[in-house]
Amino acid sequence: MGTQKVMVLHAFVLSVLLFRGCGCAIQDGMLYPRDTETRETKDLSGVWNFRADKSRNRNAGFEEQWFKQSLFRSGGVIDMPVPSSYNDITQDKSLRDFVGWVWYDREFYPPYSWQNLKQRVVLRFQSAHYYTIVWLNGEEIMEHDGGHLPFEIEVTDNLVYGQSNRITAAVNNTLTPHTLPPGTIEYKTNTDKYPAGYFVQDLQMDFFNYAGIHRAVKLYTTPRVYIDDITVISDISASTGLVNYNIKVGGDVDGNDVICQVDLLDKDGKTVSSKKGLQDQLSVSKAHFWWPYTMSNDSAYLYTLKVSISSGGSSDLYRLPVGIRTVKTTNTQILINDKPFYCHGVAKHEDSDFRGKGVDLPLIAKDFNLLKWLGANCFRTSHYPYADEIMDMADRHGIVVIDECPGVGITHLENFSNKSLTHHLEVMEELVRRDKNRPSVIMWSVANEPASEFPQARHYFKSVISHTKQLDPTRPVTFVFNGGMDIERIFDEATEFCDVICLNSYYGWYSDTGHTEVIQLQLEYNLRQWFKKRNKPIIQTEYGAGSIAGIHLNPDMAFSEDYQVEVLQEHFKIFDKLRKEFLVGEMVWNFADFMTAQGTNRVVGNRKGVFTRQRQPKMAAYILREHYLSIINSTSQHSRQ
Ligand code: GCB
Repeated sequence: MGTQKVMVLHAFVLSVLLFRGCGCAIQDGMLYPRDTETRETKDLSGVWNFRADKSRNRNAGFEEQWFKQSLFRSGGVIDMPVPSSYNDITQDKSLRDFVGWVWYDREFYPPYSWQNLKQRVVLRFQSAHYYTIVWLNGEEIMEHDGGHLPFEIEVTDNLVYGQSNRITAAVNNTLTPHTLPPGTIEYKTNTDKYPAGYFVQDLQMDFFNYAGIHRAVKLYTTPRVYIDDITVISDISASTGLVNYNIKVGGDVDGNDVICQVDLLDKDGKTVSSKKGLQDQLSVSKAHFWWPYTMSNDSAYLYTLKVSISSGGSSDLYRLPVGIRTVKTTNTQILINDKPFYCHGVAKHEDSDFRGKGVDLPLIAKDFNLLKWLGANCFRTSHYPYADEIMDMADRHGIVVIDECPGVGITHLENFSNKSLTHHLEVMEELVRRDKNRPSVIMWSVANEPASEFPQARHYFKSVISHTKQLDPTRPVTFVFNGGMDIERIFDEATEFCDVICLNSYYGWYSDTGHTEVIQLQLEYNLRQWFKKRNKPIIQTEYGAGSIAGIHLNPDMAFSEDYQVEVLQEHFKIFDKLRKEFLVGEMVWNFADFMTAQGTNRVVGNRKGVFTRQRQPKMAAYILREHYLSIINSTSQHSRQ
């Protein structure tokens, strides 16, 4: 889209400013950028120049064409780490709460070694929140609609060698009724109470709308004829592992001219199976199957799929980690490798102090160590796709993932419009494309707590779920239901399309606050009613209570650590009972305290974590650990078949 059009469109008010009808075109492939013998990556993470466009219409950047020259030439800039959220980096409250366009730029020198006709160079953003436009050397090259998934474009012909090149990115965090998550801009027009032009962003989700370039920005090379995509579907037959693969080749090539060699390597690098051709099945006798974490061993065995192609004088090579496992469901079970699997884990968020949602490897490593310490074997990516680095660790450590898209807060009628639906389908395409080969992902969640009682929800979720199943016929699909209400009064148009019923409820917290004595009764009744209604396996995807670390009260009261412990323990008793029937998982809300918008029922964020935001355990973490260890110890003796 030309700059002229951008400027005209950008002259409208903020809520119209986004969504220029172009959005994200679903591209093929987009394999994670990896260094191989034929590919090179250059990480552009670091300190970028940054400015928020605080002009009244948030449009100065487009009107004055800030992308045409280095950002510092059009005004003041500050240092901004990439990746990070910009919100918590400075002492400026107006930047923390900023709504609108922020601008980033940085310079780089492409290596001379890339300057040959045999290579293509791709620029990739691992994610930026929410809407992003990117320029290279002043020329607009791509835009992307959505906050948690990668986008990229080939820049081979845009790079200039022997001098510095400049990437400029404008990122807008505005949420509208058609974004995922949705939100609204509220204009406060009463000039007795608010200054002229005053507006606020209203959120429909319970977490802070962190924004900025959240994940790495990378350049990577591929040969001109390249491996564009790999799809792997594994299967098992007795002790034999089967790996069905399908390779897409990109570039100027006739498929028949491509020679393809595919090898499956074990952990020692030994080839255990090989084939030629773009599509086939590899077979490994006495295979090591991928199995979730059980405390005692390193069960999450990963093979490496080594794909080599050549065509004419060009060749490419890519290595993909592969786990051999299957996922199936019955009406009372989730089966991994045909064995019953019980999820005992957590729902999470990605945020932490200072960086907001910026990828932070020490934090990721710490969180996985805490998950293992807890004895957890799964998490849900509530309520948006997590960074590749997190998903890689889940694959490696055997932590099972319910992979959730950012469909949280779909609660207003407008959020069910065709425009929203179209975007939701695209987001699922992007998510499945990114995570389809991950053994840790056992289920897709297309939403969290939507207003599925609306008649419109039926068509909407039927479409999103069936689209997701078409994209990936191998995994169950669900959405997470706000299931704490009286079941007789629930109007639900959509859970019938789910393979597994995922329920959130907060007995003893949002209802009957302070009354832990009613939890067992209400929880068991609710879960049994749902099983009767849907005859499908059930996961309790959220339950819990808030506590401020360090507050102890005896007798306990809401917000003390003691009360949180009691709420959890009452739930455990029913989970232990129903695990022998149809309950296939329990996930406490939440792994750690997390930031939310300000509000009178949030004490500097949501305090339902069993860890603090600094990752120190509350009392609840110890009793959750005890509970999970007892499940692990009893599972070996306990058969649900
Ligand atoms: C929920 C939501 C989650 C909230 C949580 C709470 O049901 O799914 O996003 O943070 O409740 O603590 O209220």
